[in-house]
Amino acid sequence: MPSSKLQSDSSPDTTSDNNYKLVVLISGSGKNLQAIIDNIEAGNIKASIAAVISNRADAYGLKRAEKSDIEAKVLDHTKYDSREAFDEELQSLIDSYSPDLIVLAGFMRILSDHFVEHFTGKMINIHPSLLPLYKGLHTHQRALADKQTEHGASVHFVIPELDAGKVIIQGIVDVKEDDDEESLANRVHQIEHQIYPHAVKILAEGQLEYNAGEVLYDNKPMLNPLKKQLI
Ligand code: NHR
Ligand code: GAR
Repeated sequence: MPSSKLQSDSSPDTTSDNNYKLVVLISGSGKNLQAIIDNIEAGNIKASIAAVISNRADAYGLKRAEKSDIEAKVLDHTKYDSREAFDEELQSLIDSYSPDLIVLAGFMRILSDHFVEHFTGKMINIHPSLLPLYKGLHTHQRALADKQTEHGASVHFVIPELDAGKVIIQGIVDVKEDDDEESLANRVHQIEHQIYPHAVKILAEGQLEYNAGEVLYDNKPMLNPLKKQLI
């Protein structure tokens, strides 16, 4: 047998158990996408990314995808007459990959009810607040204005109501006396890059499941989100 064959047989198999398929939606820098890519490449998440889709052509996350040989697609929402028309096209594109999970990673377009219902239990989002606090935009600014002592990020299942789906895991950071929006956001980003890969990992392994409107963790109803503190 040629030695090259021997070598490939003895190298770790990184494909056969990575058949849990992700599609990642982004609008911007894609640091959460990168954290997920890094965890897949390290063998920590047993999944593969079928495609990264951005609604903005200038999203840096598209370059991250290309660097890792992941299909990168742009669907520019400004080229569609309505939200529904954009969502329909996005739905067909996602369906063409038959993903197990759709990961919103800094995706900044609100999705229509019909779209969300089509992917019930198969779509997750990371939101930069300790939900149910601060749904919507400008979360760091609002947490500071309210003089919160803790802030963070939440990974949740996506339902039609904005940022209201069941929370899987929260990452908590202390708010410091001298924090401004930027310093606080930086710390929240650090914890995001830990909790989002973890959520994807336990979904890919089947430890976390969405079943008929209920979230199961180790086959039991999940009563409270998992929690992680930034250290
Ligand atoms: N769609 C539904 N139906 N449900 C959710 O929970 C969703 C969603 C789409 C995106 C992410 C989200 C967040 O984490 C998300 C959750 C964008 C906006 C927004 O107001 C709000 C929430 C989120 C993402 N977007 C403006 C819009 O008109 C555009 C803002 C911009 O382009 O900068 O869509 O907070
Ligand atoms: C993340 O902080 C994420 O929580 C937030 O956008 C950032 C995306 O960064 N999401 C939202 O605000 C959704 N409304 P990234 O592109 O570097 O992952």
